[in-house]
Amino acid sequence: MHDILLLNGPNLNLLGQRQPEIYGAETLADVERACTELGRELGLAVHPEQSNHEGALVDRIQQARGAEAGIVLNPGAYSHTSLAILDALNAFEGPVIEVHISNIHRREAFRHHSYVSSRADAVIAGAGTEGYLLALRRMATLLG
Ligand code: DHK
Repeated sequence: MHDILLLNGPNLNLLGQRQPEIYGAETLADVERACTELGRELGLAVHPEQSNHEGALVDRIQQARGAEAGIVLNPGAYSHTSLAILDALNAFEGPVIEVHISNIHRREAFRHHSYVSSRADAVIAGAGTEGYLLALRRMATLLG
């Protein structure tokens, strides 16, 4: 079993309530449960975490060093602003997969650029919450 950090950033705790026409009807608990179950089938022990705070996300990414084999991350709005999260990911040795529930390229121009993408081994956007499951499948392939 590979340990995988599933990290969600700001406002993703409101999944299912927040703009469901963009982010869907599933709650974060639903997503985390589905990821944990699929992870088990794929040989991945998924550790879900969410924070609204940039520094807490940086701390958790640092804790993953030497402890978790890969990171699946939806940085939320910090995708578009956070050099600190990019730097933390650059200090992590394993694969990183970036997930956006919505297709950020079909939305406002300020969402088109993600700092995290320059570090990500794969980027999934616009697949809805299924994107997290696709990310885990790719993670399993990358980790062999
Ligand atoms: C989630 C957010 O909270 C936004 O700030 C991003 C991303 C898009 C998503 O699609 O999952 O711009």
